[in-house]
Amino acid sequence: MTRVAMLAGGVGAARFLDGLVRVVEPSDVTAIVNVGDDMEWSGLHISPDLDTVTYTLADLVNPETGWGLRGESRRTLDRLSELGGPDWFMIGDLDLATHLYRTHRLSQGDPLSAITRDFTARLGLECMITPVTDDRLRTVVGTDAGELAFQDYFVRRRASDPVHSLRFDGAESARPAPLVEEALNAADVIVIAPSNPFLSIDPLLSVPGVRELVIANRSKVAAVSPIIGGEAVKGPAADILQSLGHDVSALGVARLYDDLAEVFVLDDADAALASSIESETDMRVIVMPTLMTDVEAKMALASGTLEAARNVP
Ligand code: FO1
Repeated sequence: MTRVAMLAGGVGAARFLDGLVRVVEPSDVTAIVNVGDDMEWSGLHISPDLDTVTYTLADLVNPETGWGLRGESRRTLDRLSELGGPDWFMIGDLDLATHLYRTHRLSQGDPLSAITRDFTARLGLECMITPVTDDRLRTVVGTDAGELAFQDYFVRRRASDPVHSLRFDGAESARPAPLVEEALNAADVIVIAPSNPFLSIDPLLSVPGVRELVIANRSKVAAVSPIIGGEAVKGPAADILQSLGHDVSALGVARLYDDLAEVFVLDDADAALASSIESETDMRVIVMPTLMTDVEAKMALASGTLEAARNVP
């Protein structure tokens, strides 16, 4: 039995989890998911990363985008646009039901974590998926155009603004959701997903107590690099490394994770960086293929990561 807790963002984390639940008992897995990307849309509460992880594990996700539901249409969105409503954020007709369900239950006073538990159980998932907090937490992106709400920066403006700063509104008073502390303490392995360190992992660590618990459990933490060959597999991680003055490479990411993780998983393409990472940080480096192109690749990455994290020298 291997209990695994994962610090998770959206698409990269969802793909890793899809492999993970095929190599360990799904009921031994807890995904602690970022909610800094959450937003209000036409009066509805949207939790993109929770939904991306859930839809992926339920085999419902749109494979072309990595988010949203397979086979949904944009008829409602097009109608909303005709009425003069917002149409820059693609809410599909089937996805809309999730937001109606979640928003209604939030309005009745149910916590996001309980709603997520019921929703994922309905979809037949055995692994635990929890928001990092039930409290309001919002990523705010500092750019030349001023401070932008996360989805304004990411979707509306296509992540094209250089990022000067990031803050997580609400973090100071947020409390970890009920399962979070227990999952981190009980885990045999904690995985930092191949997600954006600034936009996905930092908001999780900004919730008081979470960073401290990860550090306290450092000997069982493995971080997977989201940067391969100096480029992000998806999204603006490389641009943000650059604009915030970090090395645009897996080494730049490794420096950020040194106090958190014992093991750093590096792609084959970056094997030449292994010795500098090992000499500059206190992490053990494991080199393996990290591109999650198919189910076999996801499973191999998940089992390789677990093995490395459990194999304390
Ligand atoms: N990403 C986009 O690039 N464009 C969209 O219109 C968009 C809509 C969307 C709707 C629901 C959802 O759950 C996710 C959606 N995403 C969209 C993805 C999402 O904004 C980002 O991938 C994450 O927030 C970053 O992890």
